[in-house]
Formats: sequence, C-alpha cells, structure tokens
Amino acid sequence: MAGIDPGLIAAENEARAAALARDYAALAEQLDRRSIDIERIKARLAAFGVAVPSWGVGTGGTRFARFPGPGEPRGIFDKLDDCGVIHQLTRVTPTVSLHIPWDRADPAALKARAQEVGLGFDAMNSNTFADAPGQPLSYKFGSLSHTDAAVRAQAVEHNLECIAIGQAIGSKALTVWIADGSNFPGQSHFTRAFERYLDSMRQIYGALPEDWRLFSEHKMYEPAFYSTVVQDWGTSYLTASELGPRAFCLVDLGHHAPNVNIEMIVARLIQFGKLGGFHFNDSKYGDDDLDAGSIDPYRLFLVFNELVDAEDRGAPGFAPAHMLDQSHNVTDPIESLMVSATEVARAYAQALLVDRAVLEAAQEANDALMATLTLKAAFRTDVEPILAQARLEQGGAIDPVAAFRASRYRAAIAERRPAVASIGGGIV
Ligand SMILES: [Mn+2]
Repeated sequence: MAGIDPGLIAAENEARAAALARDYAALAEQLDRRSIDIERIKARLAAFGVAVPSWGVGTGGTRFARFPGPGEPRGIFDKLDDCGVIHQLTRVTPTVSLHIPWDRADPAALKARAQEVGLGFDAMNSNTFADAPGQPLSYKFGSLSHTDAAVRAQAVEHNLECIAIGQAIGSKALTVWIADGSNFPGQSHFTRAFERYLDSMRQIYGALPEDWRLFSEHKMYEPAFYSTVVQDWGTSYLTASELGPRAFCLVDLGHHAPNVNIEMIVARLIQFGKLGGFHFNDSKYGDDDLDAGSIDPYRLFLVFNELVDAEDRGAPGFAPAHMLDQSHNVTDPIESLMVSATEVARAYAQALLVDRAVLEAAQEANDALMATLTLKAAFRTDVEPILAQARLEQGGAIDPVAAFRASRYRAAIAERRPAVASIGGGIV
C-alpha cells in the first residue's frame, strides 16, 4: 500500500496532542486580545493549498554533480506516491504539477494513481529547454523563439501536447518557461527573438481550452548568460497582455536580480489583473532553488501580505496558483517539500494576522514606524499551533517530519526501488 499507515500518524499525534492543545489555547487567548478569531484563521488556512512539483521529489543537482539518495522515484508513479505522502502528513499539498516529457504516461493511469494517493493535478509544465530522446530538432539555440520556423513549430506542438495531457487528467493551466536567450552580445536580435516568441505563444494561446489559464514564467538569466528572451516581469507582463485575458504572469521567487522588491512586483501584477501564480523557493545569491522560507522568511511573508491584502479586498480576477519549485541537493526531498509547504502556509497564516485597519491608518497618516511595526507584530507571531491544529483536524501529522522519520517510509521505498542512473532532474 502506498502512503503511511494512518495508525502510525495517530500514535505520533497522540504523543503530541496535549502539548498542542495547551499551545493552541494560549495562542487563541493572545489573538483574542488582538481581536483576532483563531478559528477564522484556521478555517482560511484549511482552504489553502500549494502544489508539489513532480520533479521535486527526486534529488536535484547542480551542473557539477547530482548525489541521489536512497529510494529515488523511478518514474511518475513513484513520484505520485511520494507526493501523496507529503499531502498525507501536511494536508496542505492537495495537487501535483507535472512536467512533460519527464512525466509522460497513460492519462487514465495517472488519474487513477493520483486519486489513489489523494491528489489532483495542478498546472502542466512544458519543457523546451532540453532535447528529449529521439526529438527531431534541437533546442540548443532556442525553442519558441528559435530562428528556424521548424524548431518553433516543434516547440509549439510540444506545448499543445502538454495541454492535451493536462485536459485528460483535469489540469487547468499551462506554465511556459523557455531557456531561450543568448550568451554573447550580438548573438541574438532582441526584438526579432521576442517577436518570434510572441508569435509562438499566440499559437499556444489559441489552442488553450476555454477554462484554462496560460502562465508565462520569466527568469533573468541561466542557462543563457548574456540575454534571456523572457527575462523579467515586464516582458512577462507584455506577453500576458499581448496574448489576452487568459494569459497571466508566473512569479518564481528565485528568478529576479538580487534584492529586487518582489512583493512590489506582486502588487503591480495584482493591480493589473495579471498575477497567475507562484513558484515558491528561496535564494541567497541567484536562482538557488533553496527551500521556501529557508533564507528570508520575512520576504515570503511580505509577498503573502500583498496576497492577503488582495484577497481581503476582493481584487478582480485574483486567483493565484501556488506551486513549489525547488531543488533538493542535500536533504530528503520529501522532508524538504513538507517543510517548505508548511513555510508557505505559515507565511499565509502570518499575513492573515496583519491588522489591516491599523496598517491603513498608519499609511494614511504617514506613520512609517507604526506601519512597519504592524507588519512585524503579525510576522513575529508564532502561528505553529494553528498550522499543527489544522493538520491534525484534517488527518495529517502534528509534526510531519517526525512522523515521516518514524514511519521509515524512506527505508521501505529504498528496498522497493533499485537505484537508477538518472531521472529528469532539471529545475526551472
Ligand atoms: Mn520555476
């Protein structure tokens, strides 16, 4: 049987239930003094979800090396099993985001296995940044913006296949990230390359089902180190605007220049109805793809502060998709994804605690100190008891990592899954 024995989760929770009850009551009392109803926060948290990327459950790597761990998933069905465990213990990752061609399989079988492990499917991800085995034309010099129309047509066709697979399994969105760009000044004509990209994207957008959304993901650099065709949120916004009302911008937290004010970009995209969703991760230097909230949890909170602000005032068309997009090089990927999903939910819970009336009054009065203290008061609050109580009530684990380790799931799958040389591990 896939997954973790519910009896083990119950026993693990039993050992922690009394302490949690006391912590939850203490937090409820503290929030009550701040006129915040803890049950209301918990209810909003229970409705929150973040998708797990199928590629995240395998060990990632750098361009130097990859150091796989025991029990690496051998394919998409093993990945779905691992993603199911993440949701079983955290109850905050109800969907998985697939990557084609790595996860190509019979749609009916995909749906059946996902259902078995309690998961649905989030946005589909196309891949035209690597050559798939047997592919007639190479993406070495680009895909959707390639100078050769035949390469562009092949890349468009691949995206249409992703939509078709997604339709068969109940996905409602396609995320497009291209690696197209140049490594030398003069190598590529900026304007013509972007025109070709837009033309290809129009063909993909034209094939988008009525109830689907198209996300364009920007990235400043890498693998192209001089120029990238979709390099920043401005170009992503232009793309979404050119394409039409079902095209949106996807913000990967690692895809900006260092120290860029990402929460402000988020606010701008919300204001103009073009925020499609997120790839959550954290970074210290570049596109490090570290675990969400591991380096700068305050920044993650400030992003969610904008999201809750938009949610509370009912910003038109506001429905961002939440996904993790990380590379786990030195940790157990399942543990990292559980912790990261929890960190994203934590930032949401903290942002829900912001006293927006006080914040707005401080802003109107130009009281900079009170404004920033209002945010800090929410960020400083230890919301772990709300997160743990929400998990407990939904059948998850009070302490997901402890329960996972106690289950010995990793050791069990290591026996069942012989080591393989390589799986698709690219991270975008
Ligand atoms: Mn990404």
